[in-house]
Amino acid sequence: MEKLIITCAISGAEVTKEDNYFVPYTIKEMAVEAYFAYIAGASIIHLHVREDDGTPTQDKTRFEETMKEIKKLCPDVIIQPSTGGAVGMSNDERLQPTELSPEMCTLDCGSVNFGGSEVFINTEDDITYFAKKIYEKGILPELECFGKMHVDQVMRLHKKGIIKEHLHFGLVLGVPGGMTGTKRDFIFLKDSLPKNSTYSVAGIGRFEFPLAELAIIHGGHVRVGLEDNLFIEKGVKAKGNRALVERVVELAKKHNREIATPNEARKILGLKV
Ligand code: KMH
Ligand code: ZN
Repeated sequence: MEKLIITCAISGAEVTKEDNYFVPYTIKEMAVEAYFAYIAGASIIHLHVREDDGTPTQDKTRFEETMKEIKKLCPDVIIQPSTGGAVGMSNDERLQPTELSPEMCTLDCGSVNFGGSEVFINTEDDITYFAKKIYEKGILPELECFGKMHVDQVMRLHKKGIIKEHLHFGLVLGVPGGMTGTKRDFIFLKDSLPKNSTYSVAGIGRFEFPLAELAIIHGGHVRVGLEDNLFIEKGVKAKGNRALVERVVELAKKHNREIATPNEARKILGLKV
């Protein structure tokens, strides 16, 4: 089986230090969390940035400075900035990190309720606009899908030539308002993906580790991190992203799946080494 790519979503835009003290805000905290995730086995860092007080921002300069600090500590890691940002941001605001031409970024492939009154909006026109900007810069998008209808949306846009190969999906399961993270839903979703595509699974909250284990068993890849889950076990907060990545490495060992280095991840994803 292909080696396992571990992505670590170190911060996100929604969780706070009140939720878990180790959620990074400052550039230094981001770099340190990325480094510990990397030495534990993560080859991709999924990156949101914040102001020092924790306010989410998509500011290009903030991304540039944060990426520079991360690269100082882990020069070969793949950095995957978010173009999702935070609910309510404009498209051009969200797209700012693409101007830095990172190797990867996210491309959110449909709208989803985000609990309460929040809707994360990604219309077909939005996705088309994002895709054009992303491919223009030669960036590989991770196609974030919160349910089966988003996979269908990707395939319609792929048929029109708007979304291009290599298709690397990010299956985000367990968002309140999205598809659940049960085994049944995971199997259905991964079996719906086209041949020659790759996928990484992000289970939100309690779905994080059960889905990680299923992805390991079924040849998929895994995303973990404080953006998605704050706990190392029921009622016990994780002491940083490193602990979450280490748990995935343990699960991979249990199933004899080797961990990909960043360059091995690049080969799997068709990125330049
Ligand atoms: N923070 C969410 C609104 C992504 O990174 O592309 C969007 C998100 C998805 O986290
Ligand atoms: Zn994100």
